[in-house]
Amino acid sequence: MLQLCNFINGELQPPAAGRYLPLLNPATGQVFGQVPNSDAADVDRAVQAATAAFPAWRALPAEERGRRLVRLAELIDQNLETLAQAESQDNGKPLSLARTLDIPRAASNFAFFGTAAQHFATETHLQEGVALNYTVRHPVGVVACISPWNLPLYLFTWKIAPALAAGCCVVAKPSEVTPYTAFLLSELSREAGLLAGVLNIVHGTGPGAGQALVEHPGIRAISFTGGTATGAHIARTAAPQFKKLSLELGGKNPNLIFADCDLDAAVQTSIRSSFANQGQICLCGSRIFVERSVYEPFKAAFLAQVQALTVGDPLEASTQQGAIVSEAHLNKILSYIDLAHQEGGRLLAGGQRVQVPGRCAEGYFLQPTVFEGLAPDCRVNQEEIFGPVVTLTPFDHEEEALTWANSTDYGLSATVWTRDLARAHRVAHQLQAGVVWVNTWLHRDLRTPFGGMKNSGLGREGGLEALRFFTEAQNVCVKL
Ligand code: TXE
Repeated sequence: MLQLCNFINGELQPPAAGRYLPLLNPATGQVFGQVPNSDAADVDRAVQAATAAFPAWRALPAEERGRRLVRLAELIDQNLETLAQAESQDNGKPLSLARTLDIPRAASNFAFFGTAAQHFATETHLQEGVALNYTVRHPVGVVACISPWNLPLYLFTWKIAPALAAGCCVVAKPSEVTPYTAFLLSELSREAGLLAGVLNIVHGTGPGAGQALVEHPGIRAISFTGGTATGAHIARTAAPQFKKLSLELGGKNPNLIFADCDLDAAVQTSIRSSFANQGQICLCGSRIFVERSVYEPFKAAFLAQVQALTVGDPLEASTQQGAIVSEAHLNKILSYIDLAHQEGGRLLAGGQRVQVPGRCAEGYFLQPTVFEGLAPDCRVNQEEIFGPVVTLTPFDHEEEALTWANSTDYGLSATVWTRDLARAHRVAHQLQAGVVWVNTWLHRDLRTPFGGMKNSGLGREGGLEALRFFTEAQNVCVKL
């Protein structure tokens, strides 16, 4: 039985109180290990280690810090297969997806920020003949990075890499549902030459280790990705201590299909934007609005491709849809499918659990599901389901599509399909979404600002935005 450890002060350590949580493979329903159920004592040890390591880490030239992060990227690449297998086993996602998306992106995160820190410059403000002001950006200190279960190593490293590059020391907590690859990262970070205490990884639940981390007075900034309710709770906890906050929360993203678009491309990409990672990506487009004149052709082509998606054992090369992350989450998604029926939706595809024969007989599989006939303001179209469930809705004109697209409390991402250049820009600028894709989806450039409007979050990650977040600006004014 696999037993994970915390990683504190450069050493793998069991939790102080000796308590553990089971680790479950959602594709088989079987327990395959245990993860520390850490408490405030473990968190405190980690914060102390990070605090002790901070002066030496921040004093290293950015180039030196970057070299180690780039080395860590190389080690992730070298261990790609082991990490991909662990990610698939822990999360239920197709192994092919972990190999091509999750793990390569984790390596890119370190490679990108390892070099980005060397390009990070600050401003000067010259008052001719009077004074010279220049800005210094100091690392904020010890920071917390808290990540969710859907893209485990990808999102974990997306926070840790810029924090370390900026000169901060980190106490990180991966989701208790999918901690395996974070554990494997512990060893790799040591091999990459990170000094002891620079990166600490504490495992445990949100209310346990997570809450202790957010409350700890030694933590100066918190970078969090997860549910909106959790984000609100963290903000309430952190505010009285004036901690910097970066919150990447939920989404209910619109996908607007205009009649003048390349319909084949729109259908093909909409399959991915609806169902990639079983729909468990905060950027998935779960509300598909289609201009009425192409509604029927879009629907027919879309449904044909949905029916052809293979749900099955994540280890099979032919599998496109793996398992849902947990039984609890599967039940939540099923409750939304029930709700969609109650709210008058017409089921066009899916809607049922899938029994995968063989070793996956006890796994949590669900058919990709499509509804139509639901009002834009019903709960199914307003609340984040975070699973393979999408709705189709026809619209008559641009204004209507925009009103519906912007009608939720969320504002993370949106996709627009059109060949009309003016419309693409016009619609993009009116969408209340932090990220807008035109004729593409999940096309990422790590230099761009990433994050949401409204209840989708606070602040932006990525590129210089992330380096600014993990640093504190100081103005120095010199009289001339
Ligand atoms: O997220 P949580 P969950 C959405 C999605 C999903 C819902 C709940 O709708 O159904 O959120 O998922 C830690 N102090 N997203 O329960 O609880 C927790 O341990 C400090 C959207 O997994 O927000 C984990 O490490 N930390 C999303 C992380 O927060 C706390 C991705 C996320 O857990 C804490 C995942 C606390 N009080 C879910 N409580 C996205 N936007 O990508 C929990 N945590």
